[in-house]
Amino acid sequence: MEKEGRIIKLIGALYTVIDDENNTYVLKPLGIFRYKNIQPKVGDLVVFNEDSIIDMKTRINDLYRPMIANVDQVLLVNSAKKPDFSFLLLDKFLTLIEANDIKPIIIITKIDLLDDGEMKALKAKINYYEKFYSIIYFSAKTKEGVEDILKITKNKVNVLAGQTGAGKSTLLNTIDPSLNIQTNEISKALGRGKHTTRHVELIRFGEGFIADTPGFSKLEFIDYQADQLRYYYPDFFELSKNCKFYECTHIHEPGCAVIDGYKKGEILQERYENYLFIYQEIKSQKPIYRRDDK
Ligand SMILES: Nc1nc2c(ncn2[C@@H]2O[C@H](COP(=O)(O)OP(=O)(O)OP(=O)(O)O)[C@@H](O)[C@H]2O)c(=O)[nH]1
Ligand SMILES: [Mg+2]
Ligand SMILES: [Zn+2]
Repeated sequence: MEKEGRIIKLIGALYTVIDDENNTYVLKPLGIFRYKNIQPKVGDLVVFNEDSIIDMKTRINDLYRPMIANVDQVLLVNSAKKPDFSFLLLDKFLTLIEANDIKPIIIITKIDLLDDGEMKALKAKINYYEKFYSIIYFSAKTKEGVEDILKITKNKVNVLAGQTGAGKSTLLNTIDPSLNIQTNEISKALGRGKHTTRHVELIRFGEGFIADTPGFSKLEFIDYQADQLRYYYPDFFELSKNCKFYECTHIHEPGCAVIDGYKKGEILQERYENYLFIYQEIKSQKPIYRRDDK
């Protein structure tokens, strides 16, 4: 018997694989994988028999953190309050997702905590991103955004990302209460640390899959160099065609159309300033070498 399925969980050396009919199997990889130095991971599409994974399909992409392959899109969760909304964090996450060649969906959670004036002010700025990304406003209290999230995640492999406490696990529980994922409130009651979500697992979510990920408060830019940062700002592309220098980094060059655009207000002020900030941050960062994260 040979079947095809997707890896949804990895614990120790045991893989859980799910097939099209939602049957799950706990399997080991064949020795051949070690020999070839390939480590199947969550998200991989595999061929398996009664007790082993025997082959693996080529990945469309491959994330290092979280350790997951074949991701269609990342739901980037940002709280409107508690913790306060941060454009810097939003832009950092967006560039990391872009650098991994994955489509980001921006989700603004906890909108029930904003009054009308605050909501209007936030939307006025967030609207800037609408040209390039889908944006969904969500509240676990009022259930606003539930339908939009179900629609956008359908038939896709989705990954949740966003700082700790942003409300990722709460979002999943709100949409599918049977998931019953542990959230921050519960972990505080148990006296656990700050991070609530620990291991990576794909779960059935509507018609698709979703992975809740451990929130990370500090982002590491191990995936790209500072002078690549400009490729992960889609709003710079059109303008940059008019930069005087072909290899313009949009930092200090004369005749830079992006700096011009920023000065004229065509680029959201925070967005360009975050670009400078992230650029400097990567430049000053000591090199970090990749380890196999197990
Ligand atoms: N008012 C309000 N509170 C929310 C909402 N969503 C989440 N919260 C609260 O925010 C806190 C953090 O939520 P979690 O879902 O645990 O956050 P998380 O992103 O999963 O955090 P990590 O697992 O640590 O990464 C909890 O106290 C939730 O009750 C919301 O829409 N409105
Ligand atoms: Mg969580
Ligand atoms: Zn330029």
